[in-house]
Amino acid sequence: MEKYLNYIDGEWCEPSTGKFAPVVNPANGKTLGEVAQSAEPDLDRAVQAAKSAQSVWRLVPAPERANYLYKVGELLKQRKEQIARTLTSEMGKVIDEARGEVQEAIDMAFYMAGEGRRQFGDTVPSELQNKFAMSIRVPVGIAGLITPWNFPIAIASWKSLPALVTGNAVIWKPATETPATACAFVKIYEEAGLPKGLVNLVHGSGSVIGEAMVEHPGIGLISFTGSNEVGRKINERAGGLLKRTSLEMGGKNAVIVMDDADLDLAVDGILWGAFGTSGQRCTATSRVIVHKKIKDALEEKLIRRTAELKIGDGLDETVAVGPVINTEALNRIHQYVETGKKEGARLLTGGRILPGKGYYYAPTVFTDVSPEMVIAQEEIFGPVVSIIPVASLEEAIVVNNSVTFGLSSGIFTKDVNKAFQAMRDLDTGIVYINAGTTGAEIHLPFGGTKGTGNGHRDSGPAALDVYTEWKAVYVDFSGKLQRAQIDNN
Ligand code: UN1
Repeated sequence: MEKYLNYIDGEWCEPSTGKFAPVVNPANGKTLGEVAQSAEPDLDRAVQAAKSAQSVWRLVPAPERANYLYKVGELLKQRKEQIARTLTSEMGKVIDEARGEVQEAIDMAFYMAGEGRRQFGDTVPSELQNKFAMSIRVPVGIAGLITPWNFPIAIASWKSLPALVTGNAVIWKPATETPATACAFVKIYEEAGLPKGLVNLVHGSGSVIGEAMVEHPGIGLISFTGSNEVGRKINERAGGLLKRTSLEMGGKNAVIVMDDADLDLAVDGILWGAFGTSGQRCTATSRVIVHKKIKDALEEKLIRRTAELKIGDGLDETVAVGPVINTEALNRIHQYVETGKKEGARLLTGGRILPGKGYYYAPTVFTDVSPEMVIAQEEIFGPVVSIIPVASLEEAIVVNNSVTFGLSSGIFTKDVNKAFQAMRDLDTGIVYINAGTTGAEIHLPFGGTKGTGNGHRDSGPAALDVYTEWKAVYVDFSGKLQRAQIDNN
């Protein structure tokens, strides 16, 4: 049986507990291997290793650090297919999407390698003569990364690559569902020759290792992607410790379809956004806010196209929708569907757990949903989408903004005025015009408003702000004491 070990101080090692937990393929329920269940002593060792590695790494010129990232990018490219297959076996998304996800990590590696030669600060005039003023970025120290199973390599790449290129060491706790993908990524760091101790992998549960990371005085920042409930707890505890956190906690994303939209295009976007990764994306399309004039036509197309989706093991190239992650997810999704029915929403298609091995839920469409219903407010994280009719763009925007999340939104319209109004007024961190709610690219900021986050962004240049402190530097070459705000006034 495959054992997924920790990687601490450049060594693959068993957890101090000697304990392991099973890892299951959600497509068929078969056990793939077992993952280390670490405890605090493992984390302590990782922090020690990270601390000593970082004390050297911070002095390595950033363009030289970047050379390791270029190697990481090359190795990811070589291993794209292999990692994609591992990823699909562990978490179920269809193979084409898994390939796309590995591509996201490849793009991030090369993009962040480029940052080795940027990491711009400002030079600004001083208010005093013969004095030079500038701002530079310095690493925070040790970055603690806690990542989810739904994008096991992309999200890990969004966090680890900017952390490293800016001079930090990393301690990474991946989701317990996806340790093989995590090990494959860390192996690449190892093969790229990254100095030992810079990337440490500590498998384990959130309640043990995740919490210990938040508490550990050696870890200066926590970057977390996952549920709102856990993110909130991290924020509270880390806030008390005055520790930096970067949190991304999901969405309740909507696509708006106006009466002038290209309906076939809108249906393409909705299907991809709602049922891609079986709806288990932070960016999944969970609501369709539709102009009532075209509601019937849209529903008719959506039902027809949903029925055509082939469901099954994501390794089968012809499959469009894979399994969800586990039995608990199946039950949770079904519970939401039951709630939707009780609330008076009309089920158009789906709404059931599919029989047989593996964890499959039928792609589900509700209509006549009103904005305040539970199914229109809470993140379901499964293949369920709710149609909400409206009478105008203004109403659509109000409905879009009426949830506690603010990650992504999309609008289908041919009217440029409406598109620009939506771009301005949709209160999400990501807005798509004539596209669904998924498909973020790595060189733009990823994150959202309200309950989605705490103001930070993953990926894009904004990611550098998470992993660096600003240092203002003044160089006085006048040879005398010059008192700012006093001697020049
Ligand atoms: C996530 O769901 O947490 O935009 C990340 C997208 C992907 C990333 C999703 N590029 O859907």
